[in-house]
Amino acid sequence: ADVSLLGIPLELGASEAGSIMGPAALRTAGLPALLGEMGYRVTDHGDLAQPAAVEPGLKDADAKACRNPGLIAAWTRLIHDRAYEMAKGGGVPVFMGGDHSLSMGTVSAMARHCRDTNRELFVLWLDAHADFNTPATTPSGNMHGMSMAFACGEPSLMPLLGDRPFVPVPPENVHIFGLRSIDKEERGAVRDKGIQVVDMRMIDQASVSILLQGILEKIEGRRAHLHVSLDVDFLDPSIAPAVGTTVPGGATYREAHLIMEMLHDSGLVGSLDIVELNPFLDERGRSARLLTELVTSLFGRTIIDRPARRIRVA
Ligand code: DIR
Ligand code: MN
Ligand code: MN
Ligand code: MN
Repeated sequence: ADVSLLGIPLELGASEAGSIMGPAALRTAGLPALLGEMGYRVTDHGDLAQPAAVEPGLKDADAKACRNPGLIAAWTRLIHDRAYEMAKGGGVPVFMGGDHSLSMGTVSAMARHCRDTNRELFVLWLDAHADFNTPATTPSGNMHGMSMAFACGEPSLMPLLGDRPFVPVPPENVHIFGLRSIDKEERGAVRDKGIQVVDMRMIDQASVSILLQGILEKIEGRRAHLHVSLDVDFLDPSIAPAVGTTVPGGATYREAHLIMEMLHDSGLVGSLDIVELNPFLDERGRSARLLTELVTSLFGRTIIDRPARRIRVA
């Protein structure tokens, strides 16, 4: 099996600088080497180069509400083009960010690839946040808080993709998992669009195992591609401090590994984003190392071989 790595050193979508160093930290923590040792054929495509110039993007009023809209437009097109080529090349693309605005490029590319190959795209958004703001609702202006709205076809954000064909993700195929911070107007949009949400309260009461299994059972047996977008702030800040937008009460170490293990057993994962890692805020590399370990779990590392077993849900 093949894994294609791409570094996306982007931090213009976030308020705090540092996630530009994310891809380097993941390489330093050994991600390419570990996947290679597990028997995967790993191609590291290096880091995307910074776009040369601002590109015309949003309408004036929308652009005024956002930070760096012209550069985010240039990045989105660059990322989309590259991610689309990687998907066509076969294997599993792993996008090493970079802030979460990069997912505008990766998810739109996977949606386009799925249309080409007659597959349904599902998105698992592991995040403390919904990232469903728009230029009209954003309290911060940070475009990493808008990437899910873009992927679902928010009209005001469409100019970001330029002349590339845009294929929206159906909101009912989007599963936000781990939610515990949402802005007022964002909450209304998530509800109105019919986005599927598992918040931390549900995880406390029903366990990640039962809740994730429900999602996977919905997808299984279809011609599907599951794109996983892992925001570092999904994890509890005590185990992953290296993110600019920590929110207390996140996933534990074991919850996070179990999710990765179950995703591996499902055989459904077609692509992965690792986003918002800010090594400048890390403690001796522990967040980068944890993310690297989680990715190896997603690719099938186990303590001991065992047949994949499912717990029955009533
Ligand atoms: C907030 C924070 N909802 C915003 N979003 C973050 O700025 O739109 N997403 N941090 O990861
Ligand atoms: Mn494919
Ligand atoms: Mn996010
Ligand atoms: Mn987040």
